[in-house]
Amino acid sequence: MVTMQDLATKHNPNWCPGCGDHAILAALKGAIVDVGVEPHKIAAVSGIGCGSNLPGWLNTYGFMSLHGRSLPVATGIKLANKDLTVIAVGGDGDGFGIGLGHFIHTVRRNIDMTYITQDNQVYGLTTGQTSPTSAKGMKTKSTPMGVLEEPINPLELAIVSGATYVARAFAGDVVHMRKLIADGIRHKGFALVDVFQPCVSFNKINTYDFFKQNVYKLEDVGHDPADREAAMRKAFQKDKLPIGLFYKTTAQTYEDGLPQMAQLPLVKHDIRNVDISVALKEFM
Ligand SMILES: Cc1ncc(C[n+]2csc(CCOP(=O)(O)OP(=O)(O)O)c2C)c(N)n1
Ligand SMILES: [Mg+2]
Repeated sequence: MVTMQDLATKHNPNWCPGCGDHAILAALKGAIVDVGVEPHKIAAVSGIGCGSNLPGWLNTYGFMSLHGRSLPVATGIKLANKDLTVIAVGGDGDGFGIGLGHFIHTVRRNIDMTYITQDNQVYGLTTGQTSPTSAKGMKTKSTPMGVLEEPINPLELAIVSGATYVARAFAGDVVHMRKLIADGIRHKGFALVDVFQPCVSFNKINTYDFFKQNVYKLEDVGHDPADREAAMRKAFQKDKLPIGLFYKTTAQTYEDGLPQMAQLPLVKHDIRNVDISVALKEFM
């Protein structure tokens, strides 16, 4: 049995007091306990940003990659060892700015992993510039007269790109988030859990109070997560902000389409007696 203590490291997170990332870490640990995956069978991968420091405080395998590169690294890990439970995390800048191309391609490949986005609508680590999910008109350090562009909506993008599990959580409701992450880990395929994660230092607009006044749970209004069009309509909603499971379906994962991994993960193949002379002759 896995406990919360098993997942703790010797060090405490250095996120600001009140940062939504504390809640995300707690929900993720709780989800791992609920699913019962042993720590040595998990790889947590991140990019760069405040939220991306998370693997440092989770006692599993961890890899902090480059800004925007969590998903290709996570993909490589999953393809090398498909027996691992792979969890990618990162901020809105990381995933939907510099890493946006990777996001769409990882979604459409349906690699079996869970991607938790710490969506605080700003670049937190670099002290509060606008991010791709900042609302139009929002004034930040880098947009003193207000953001001119429409924001990216990660849920819409995920659904049209072919995602098989699309959810949104709020860092002010850890129990709800924990269930969405646990179900994302159980889901076979790519699972997105986009989390409204208030940045208490640099975003004075999307605060805990703002979200408390604007979010509602999809399960309270009878939403059917099997209905892709209904999921899209809910993702489009702007006057109020739905949280919960938007969409879920089943589809073949990328790795299950690879015959060379059908019997054993690549890392477990015995390559000591492989004769590569044929390939060398053909390609060299
Ligand atoms: C290639 C590259 N470009 C820019 C940066 C600088 N940088 C570090 S973190 C970051 C943005 C962080 O914002 P986000 O991903 O939303 O994470 P948060 O800090 O808000 O959790 C930027 C632009 C970098 N480290 N590497
Ligand atoms: Mg951010």
